[in-house]
Amino acid sequence: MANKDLRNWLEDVDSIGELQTVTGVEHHEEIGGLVDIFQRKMGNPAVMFDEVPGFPKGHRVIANILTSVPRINVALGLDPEASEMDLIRWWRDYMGDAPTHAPREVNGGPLLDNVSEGEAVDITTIPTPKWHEHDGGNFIGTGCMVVMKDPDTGWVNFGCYRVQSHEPALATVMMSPGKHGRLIMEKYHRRGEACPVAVVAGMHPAFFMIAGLEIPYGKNEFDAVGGLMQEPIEVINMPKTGLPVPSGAEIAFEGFIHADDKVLEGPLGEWTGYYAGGQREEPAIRIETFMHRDNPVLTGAIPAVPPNDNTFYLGTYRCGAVWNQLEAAGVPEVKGVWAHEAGGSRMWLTVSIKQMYGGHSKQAGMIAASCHAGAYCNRWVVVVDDDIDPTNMDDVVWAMCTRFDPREDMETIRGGWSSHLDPMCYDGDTDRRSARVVVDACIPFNRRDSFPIVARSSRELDDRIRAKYADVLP
Ligand SMILES: Cc1cc2nc3c(=O)[nH]c(=O)nc-3n(C[C@H](O)[C@H](O)[C@H](O)COP(=O)(O)O)c2cc1C
Ligand SMILES: [Mn+2]
Repeated sequence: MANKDLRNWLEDVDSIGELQTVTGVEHHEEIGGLVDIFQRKMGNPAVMFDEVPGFPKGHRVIANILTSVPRINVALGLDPEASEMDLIRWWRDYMGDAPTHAPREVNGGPLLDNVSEGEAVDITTIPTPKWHEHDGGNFIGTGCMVVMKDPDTGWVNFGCYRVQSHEPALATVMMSPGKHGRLIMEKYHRRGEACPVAVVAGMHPAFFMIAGLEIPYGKNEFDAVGGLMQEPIEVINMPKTGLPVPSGAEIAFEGFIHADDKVLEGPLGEWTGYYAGGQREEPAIRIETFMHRDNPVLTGAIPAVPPNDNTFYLGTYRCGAVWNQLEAAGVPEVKGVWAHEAGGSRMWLTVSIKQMYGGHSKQAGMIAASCHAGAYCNRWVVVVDDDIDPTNMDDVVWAMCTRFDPREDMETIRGGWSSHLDPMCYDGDTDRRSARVVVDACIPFNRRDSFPIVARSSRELDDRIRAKYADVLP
């Protein structure tokens, strides 16, 4: 049986009332402008654009894909009703055993509905939005996967790297230093060879999620998606490069990146929510084969002021990862980890613990701010007691206001791991480190028995009142 594809996800999402279709929206300004408004609040529906002026009916764009917990749940095969904390626990378990399934070559499937080669290639037949007013062009690859193969080991990697569409058979790809795709490309170029590349620009969101996560170097991301979907991924080997793409994908193209073949790429709004500004030269993909399903759907996931489609789903994953790493570092009784959406999933972490000894809370905070999953681009770590719900900012701010002694409970860590995408890094060109704060908002351990009692009903009284007065309660 074929794997679940984007259309299955769309049906499931539609059945829980989380899909809205809009027709007649123009792609140079209005699609992006509309998505920007949908994206400002998490929980708004996904938006499908059809009948885009200038394109055939049925050539569609889906955006605002993973900006609600139920839609992330559906993508991962969970109960749509699962809570955010359920989702965090699920990621924790998934990362605990990191299941894999090797892909299966089927070399057939609906992606082959329309195949063009050479002169006939024209990626501009796909409605490709200019997502923000300040973007330098139209980006066909945002919610995408860029597939490459290591020439030494045969390891297949894919990552979500933005891809700008320039001409019918020309695109550029922006891969930051150190990203796996860039490392692989550099290997080909050092050998004096062109780098084969395949881009998938419409597919089931599980692929997009894995594409955007830092899966370890050397691990095949198709295996990882297979582990997520609990079955082998069915793939097509692209005709010129042999690179695998999901057989149920909507849109794919392949080609080669030649050393020093670069084209000016306009900036796309960055995940931190500001614009990089200026144009950069990025590697050019000379496209040789282009294929798409009948009535193809482009998947868009655009960076903007967080929370957004680029950051929201990363939050629950990061919470699971930080939670695992705190435990691996020997911190006991971690009760929850929360990456607040407005911090773009990285800049704000709340950790809740059941305090066991003096120094426990500070230890948890310092490690959360420095472990692999928590360190990059962090700014705030707040540690709270286990009676505080870390996902509830009212609770967290209240703890910060009433259990925190600025003389004792605040540590500044200087020179942390960051990026030029962090507007407060020391220097975007020469020193990409940044400083961060650890706030211990737990009740002081040595006052735990004498600290004022919280003015809220006990669980027992709550339960009794709820049972008796269910009909009058709000
Ligand atoms: C919507 C979205 C857009 C992204 N855009 C880029 C990008 O343009 N360039 C880049 O290097 N990383 C980008 N990333 C981050 C990478 O996808 C992420 O670091 C991923 O782990 C890269 O794959 P790799 O670990 O196999 O290199 C983006 C992530 C998302 C979710
Ligand atoms: Mn990778």
